[in-house]
Amino acid sequence: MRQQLLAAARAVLERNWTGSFTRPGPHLYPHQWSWDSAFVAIGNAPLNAPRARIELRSLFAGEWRNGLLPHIVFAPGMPDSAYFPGAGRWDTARSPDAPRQPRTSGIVQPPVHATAVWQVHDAAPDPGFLREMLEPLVAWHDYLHRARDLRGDGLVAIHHPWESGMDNSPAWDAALAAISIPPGAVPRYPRVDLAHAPDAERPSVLDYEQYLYLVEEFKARGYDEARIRADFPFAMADPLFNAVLVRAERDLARIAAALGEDGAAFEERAERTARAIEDRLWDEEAGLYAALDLRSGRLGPARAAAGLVPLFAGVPGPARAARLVDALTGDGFWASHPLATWDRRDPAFDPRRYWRGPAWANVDWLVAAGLRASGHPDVAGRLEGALLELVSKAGFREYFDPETGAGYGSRDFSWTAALTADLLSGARPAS
Ligand code: 2M8
Repeated sequence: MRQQLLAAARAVLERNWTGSFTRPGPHLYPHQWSWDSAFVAIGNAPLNAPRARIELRSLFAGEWRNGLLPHIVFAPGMPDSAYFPGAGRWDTARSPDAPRQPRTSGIVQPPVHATAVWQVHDAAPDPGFLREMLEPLVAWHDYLHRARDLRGDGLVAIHHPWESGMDNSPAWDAALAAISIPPGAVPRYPRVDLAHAPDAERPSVLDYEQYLYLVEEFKARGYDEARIRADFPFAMADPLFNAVLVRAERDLARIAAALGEDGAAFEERAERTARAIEDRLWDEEAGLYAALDLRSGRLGPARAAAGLVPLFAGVPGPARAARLVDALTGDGFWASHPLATWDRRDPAFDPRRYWRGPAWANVDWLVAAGLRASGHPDVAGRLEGALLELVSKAGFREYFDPETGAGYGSRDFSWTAALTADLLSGARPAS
């Protein structure tokens, strides 16, 4: 069974391979996405390391001069109508930092990349590749600390729900509701996504209106770091994004050390961000981390599975880790199939609508790796086993109903296949 599942996962990665990157899904997502590529590289590391290196190189070809690593690198030659918003709508030529080619979006996604680079090296050592990636990775992390650490305490902000990777999570509802959209501020647009997935499985009309309004706000500021820092209407410190950064800084320190360079500065930054997660994002009553609204100063509802991800970076001590284990094994997240991405007991939970409740393989994978690293290998093993069972029944779907196990969204989804392959090949992120 395991061999068959591994062969099927490899076949999905093969079908979505374009020659220079792996599409997240065959129809819905025709371009290169940032954290998707990092997960795919992790899955490919033991299977096809040369391909994993090409994937990461292709993504970093879109890096901006100021170190911003864009969330989408648009596939050359693909018509703008293939995905919305395409390169034309982003109009990143407004920034002197954006590359002219390849064309890109102007926002970021969770920084899983140093971890992916380290894992590719770990599976198939190649100091030349590490050397090549060091500078672009340092520039990327420097950008996050310089442009996104709004209070100078080590926590970095996202300025768009798409930057979280968990687009329509209820975690963003209150902050988005506080933004008023002036009439006519959002030029008309097509919902290309609805040609490929049912309405009930995708973000709502209002969500898209808000997403596209924020894109206009970036453009109005010319994608300028200082102007965005000063008054961007949406600024959230998300536990998943920050925890992934902590882990990435530590992996960057490992990369530096392997090249005979001093990585102490990266370790220090990791410590600072980890401390800020502990001090600012922990909700003692819920026993879970939550997102902090940096504009209002309010800690949001501790109801997201993203609040479990600090385990991935070894952020919590044993007492908090034990509370996270209680939270994740309880009714809120672990239904018939793990893990609901939003607490099932909360009225905002929707088992079908994208990031408002369904189970996603990358969240399960991050949490399982975190459980292993924090001394809970049994729970990690159960979680990984449950994910493999889900995928073997429902296929490599984009996301899953945590109650019925039904698969939703794109079929043949790359990161579901890649992370399944990672679990089956027995490779584990070095903690
Ligand atoms: C989803 O996001 C894009 C926008 O970036 C979309 O809805 O069109 C999210 O699930 C995100 O996490 C993911 O990286 C992307 C591609 O798989 O799709």
